[in-house]
Amino acid sequence: MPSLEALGWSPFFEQQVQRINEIGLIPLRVVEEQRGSYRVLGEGGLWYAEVVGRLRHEASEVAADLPCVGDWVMARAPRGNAGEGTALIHFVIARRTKFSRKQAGEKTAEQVVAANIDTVFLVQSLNRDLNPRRLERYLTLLWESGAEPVVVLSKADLCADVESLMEAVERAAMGAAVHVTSAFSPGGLDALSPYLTPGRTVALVGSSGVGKSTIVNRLVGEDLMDVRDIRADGRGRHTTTARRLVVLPCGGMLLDTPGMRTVLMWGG
Ligand SMILES: Nc1nc2c(ncn2[C@@H]2O[C@H](COP(=O)(O)OP(=O)(O)O)[C@@H](O)[C@H]2O)c(=O)[nH]1
Ligand SMILES: [Mg+2]
Repeated sequence: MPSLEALGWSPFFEQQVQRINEIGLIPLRVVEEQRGSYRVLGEGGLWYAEVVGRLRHEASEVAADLPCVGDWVMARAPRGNAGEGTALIHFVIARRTKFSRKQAGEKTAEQVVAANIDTVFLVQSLNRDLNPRRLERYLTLLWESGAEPVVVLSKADLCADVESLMEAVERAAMGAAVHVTSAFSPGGLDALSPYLTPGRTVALVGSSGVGKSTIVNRLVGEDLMDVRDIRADGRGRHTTTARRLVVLPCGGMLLDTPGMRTVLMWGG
């Protein structure tokens, strides 16, 4: 089982916990969220989790107060073996960084899509129209989250002239690091390793079809995420999966979520 630090626990969260005076609650990280049902991971193991009535009631006013993937929560773990029973989430520990979007419906309420992300990989495919203006706009939005944006240019194996594209991209990147990658070439993802050290959390954003899930699968070493062929009309098919934070063999954590794309749409 990973240590809390390996899951991203830090003094920022520790300080808040000292003010929570409830016996028997332990810190756990939300690694999966699907329509109000959660999976939480901690030193004791992995459990399904639910939000206690009081928190659910409080969050009925402000949806952003409900836990989301990446959150640290204080929860009561079930007795017995890890994996058995359901943990109860009592508190959401304040977020260090967050990605928000407008909630569906008429209200323009904030919905937090992911929390406590250290780095965000803005994935753009080298074989499709790379638009530096759009990249610049996305980066501006991403800086607001508190996470460090990094531009990941994917599918280098399909691009004949990386050099000239790089120039335009680096000009638009406003100081953010830019990496050229290929999931299909040996060592093609090596540039990403420095961001994926134990305790660090990285989220992938970018249009459907740019290769986000393929990156996760390559780094995990197995086909965890659904990879879909791009449709004839050039648009990637949407695969609706739960928002899921994956712990990589190298120690870092990676979040690939369909919802992250709408984060970019909010300001745009
Ligand atoms: N040639 C090439 N194809 C890739 C690469 N990465 C992903 N793909 C392909 O691009 C398509 C979309 O990939 P996927 O990971 O589902 O994209 P996502 O929608 O961003 O998660 C799939 O057919 C992948 O096999 C790459 O580095 N090189
Ligand atoms: Mg995908």
